[in-house]
Amino acid sequence: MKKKRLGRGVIVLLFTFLALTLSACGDPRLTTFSPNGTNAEESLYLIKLSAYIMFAVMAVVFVLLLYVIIRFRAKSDDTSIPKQVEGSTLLEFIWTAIPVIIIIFLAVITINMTFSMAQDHSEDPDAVKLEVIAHQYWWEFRYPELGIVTAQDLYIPKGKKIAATLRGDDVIHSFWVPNLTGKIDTNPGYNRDGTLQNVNRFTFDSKTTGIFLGKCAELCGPSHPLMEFKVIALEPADFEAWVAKMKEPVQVKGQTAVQGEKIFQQNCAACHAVDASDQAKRPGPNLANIGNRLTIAGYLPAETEADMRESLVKWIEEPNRYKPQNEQATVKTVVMPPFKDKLSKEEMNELIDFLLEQKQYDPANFKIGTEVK
Ligand code: HEC
Ligand SMILES: [Cu+2]
Repeated sequence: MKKKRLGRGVIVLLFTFLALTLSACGDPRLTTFSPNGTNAEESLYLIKLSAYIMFAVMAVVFVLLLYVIIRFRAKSDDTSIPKQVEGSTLLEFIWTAIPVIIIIFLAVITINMTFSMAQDHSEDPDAVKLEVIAHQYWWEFRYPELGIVTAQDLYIPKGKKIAATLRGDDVIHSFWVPNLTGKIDTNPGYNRDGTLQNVNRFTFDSKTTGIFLGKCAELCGPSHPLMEFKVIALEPADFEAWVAKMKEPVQVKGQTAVQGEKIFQQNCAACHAVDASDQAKRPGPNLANIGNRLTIAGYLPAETEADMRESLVKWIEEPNRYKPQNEQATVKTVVMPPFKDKLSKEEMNELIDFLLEQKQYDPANFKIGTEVK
């Protein structure tokens, strides 16, 4: 009696532990279970289809198992050896054929959908062309047909195909926006003739407007988990407005900001542009619209102006503290230097006033992960 109760207690404990740990799993902003794009819908369909088939197989197996356990259990007075069965061609045929049929069925559907996700829309005049370049530990987005370069926040029009080519600048990264599309690797490397090697292509879309969280999904160094980005899906007309606004240079107004611009030119402009039409291959992210970024450096809070200011100061003073780099030399050679001892408090404030004036387009009061009507 005592033994039994203990056993049950252990099981209850185990399940409580599992329920508690698993309930902490899963960020609602990073889930494949609420798809907003075609690719994500297809992935969820495949997940559900294979899960349902698995449950059906399990149900059949468990029913048969229970039936056999009960129907053929040994009676206490029966010591005889049961009838020995060695091989049954019919049974073996059935339990080989059924899984083969299931696997062929799943394979046909999976391969079909995988190829549909890999469709190349680079020649489609209706598709928005996008170049994704992944760096340790940030994302660069170039729109070759629109002449715009951005970083970290990726703006797209709702309902349109986004024809993307993807590559890595240093090591392999992986582009992943769970609400919109499955993962795709961004590979580095050049051919002997200097052309890019292993560039991946794929197409995705968002069926709704909203802000979706993206992640690097390939371990790429110590700051890999901080390599986040956002996709901001706007109504097509708003996207047009974004394009036009991003191309307009910002007129710096405040007196301190004008001072800050000089500091920026001296210390930062070699690596960063503040103009979204800057096509130069600079080592740092394009800082156009930085005053409206949803986060700083991909993850530091920027919800209010005070948050934004605090995050910018922290980042500019000690970038290495907020995104640790590899200690050994890697392919990546350019990292942002700390400015803690290089700029006075006053200079830092002026610099930040300048950065905060870089506001080309405000994605309004969007919240990450919410659908915006
Ligand atoms: C040697 C090149 C270099 C210099 C000089 C440099 N940066 Fe950076 N900066 C980078 C790189 C590289 C990153 C991306 C780091 C990452 O996210 O891993 C970055 C990131 C940033 C970010 C975050 C961008 C985002 O999209 O959220 C800000 C803001 C920034 N730098 C501001 C500055 C300012 C201001 C200065 C001058 C005081 C400066 N940087 C000087 C290379 C540089
Ligand atoms: Cu990465």
